[in-house]
Parts: sequence; structure tokens; C-alpha cells
Amino acid sequence: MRRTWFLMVVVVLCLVASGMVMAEEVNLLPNPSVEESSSGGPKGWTKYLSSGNYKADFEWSKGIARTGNYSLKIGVVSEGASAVWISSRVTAKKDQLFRASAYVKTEGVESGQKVTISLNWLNSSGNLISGTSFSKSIEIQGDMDWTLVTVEGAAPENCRARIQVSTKGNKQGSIWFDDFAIVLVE
Ligand SMILES: [Ca+2]
Repeated sequence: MRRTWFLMVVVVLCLVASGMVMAEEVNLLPNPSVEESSSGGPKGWTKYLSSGNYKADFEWSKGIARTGNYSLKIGVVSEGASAVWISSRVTAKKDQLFRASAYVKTEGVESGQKVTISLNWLNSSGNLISGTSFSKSIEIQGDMDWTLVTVEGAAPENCRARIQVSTKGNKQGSIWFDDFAIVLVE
């Protein structure tokens, strides 16, 4: 009888353990630590700058990283312009809840400068589904060590999800991003 109970307890513990493994969140984003290269840049990542006579200091930064050797940097950006790093895309089904996240580090940036992380959705033509993005902005106050910023949102239709990080009109200093993630929450 005792032996039977013992076996039952073992079985239950095994089931609990396997359930915990299954529940572990999986990062769906390729090249999340921006270590892999393609054509001299970070594989799967693109940059965007507002159109016009603007400049932005984008860098696939070597030597400053939360993990590995590389991160994505945005330095000085012309006033009025947005500078954005954009990830590759992840398949999403309508109403699936996703969490996008990235770690942010800053140095020499003016206090009050905003940094935004967005979770965007693209339709089958690859166009942004307007008015559906989820964004989280943080205001920089002094130099900031690696800080996790997250944003959650549900897919508006069967589409593809991507994460983007941005800042607008940065007068001075550097903003680095590393260890990105897009996770299916439920
Ligand atoms: Ca990295």
C-alpha cells in the first residue's frame, strides 16, 4: 500500500514537472541578441529614419552588450525625426496575446528623452495594420543600466508581429538595446 502511494506521488510530481516545462515561454524572435550578421549588419534587423533631410547615428554596436558582444544603438538624431530599429517578423493568429520586450541602456542622454518599444502587426501584404500597435515609452533620467521594458498586446487578425524600438530627436548621448523577445503569452 505504501509503495503504491509512493509511486502515485512520483507520477504526480513527474506530471507537474512536465507541465512546468511545457509552460516555459519560448522566444519566437530570430537573432534576439543581435549577434548574427548578414551583409555586414545584424541579421533580420532593419533601421528606419523619418524621411526628409534628417540624420541619425545608428550602430550595430560591438563591445557594449547585455549578452554576447553586440547590441543595437541609436545615438544623436535630428530634431523632429524618429529613428527606429525594426525586428524580423513572427507569425501571429487573431487574438493571440504576445509580449514584446527589450533591455535598454543609456549614457549621456538628456533627461526626459523618451524611448519607445512597440509591438506592431503586419498584414499579408507586409503593411502595418494601422491603429493596432501597442507601445510602451520610458523617460530617461540620467544614465541607465540595462533595464527591461515590456509591452503586451493581442493580434488584431491573422498577421505577423514585430518589435520596434525608437527615439525621436535625440540631442546627445547613446541608447543601446539588447536581448529582445517576442513571446506568445496565451
Ligand atoms: Ca547581444
